[in-house]
Amino acid sequence: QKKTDILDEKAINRALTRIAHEILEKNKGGEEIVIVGIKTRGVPLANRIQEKIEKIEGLKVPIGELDITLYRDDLQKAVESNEPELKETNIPTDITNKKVVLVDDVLYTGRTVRAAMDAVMDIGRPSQIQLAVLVDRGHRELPIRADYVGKNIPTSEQEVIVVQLNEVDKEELVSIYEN
Ligand code: 3GP
Ligand code: 5GP
Ligand code: MG
Repeated sequence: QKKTDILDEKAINRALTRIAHEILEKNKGGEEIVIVGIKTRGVPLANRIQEKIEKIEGLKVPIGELDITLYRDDLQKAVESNEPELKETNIPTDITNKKVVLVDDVLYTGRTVRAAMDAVMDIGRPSQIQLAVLVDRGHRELPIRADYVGKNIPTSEQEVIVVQLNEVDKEELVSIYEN
């Protein structure tokens, strides 16, 4: 059941505007950047960051997407004990010597990002991989961190962050639920 709303439409928009500026600042512009959204909700977030960079810098950075799904050999098992695996890659640009910015909605154990980095390395040799997330909820199980964070939300293992985006959910809200 729902506990608290954390980000409303305006707060989400402001966070993404800030992240777009941070990406441009860290990379001294957008010339070398390729943005890659992780399905499902990382994709609309990646599109929004691309639009913001275009507004700020007048530059349309290339965009791609990865579909990384939790591989479940036994649906009864706890989610955390299963490994995320790559289902589909769609990056219609050469990423060699580019700076790839992965975009996801929530960062939790880090296993999805690890699988995403594997997938990116498989298709090219980027000069760097960076990570942008709307929410970092903690509980990492791998040495992975985000370069750009919309909001850090310390959670318990029992809590879930629900991310709703207009493009997917016809609603724009981030909230915490307790199972
Ligand atoms: P997303 O594809 O937009 O990221 O994993 C399917 C969906 O379930 C995800 O949508 C995510 O929002 C939601 N979800 C909520 N809690 C979890 C969780 O602990 N692990 C994963 N993998 N997904 C979760
Ligand atoms: P990780 O692999 O880091 O454990 O989890 C990251 C992926 O799982 C992200 O794509 C994210 O959507 C999803 N995820 C993990 N925890 C949550 C959560 O609390 N809320 C939502 N919405 N997604 C989550
Ligand atoms: Mg996600």
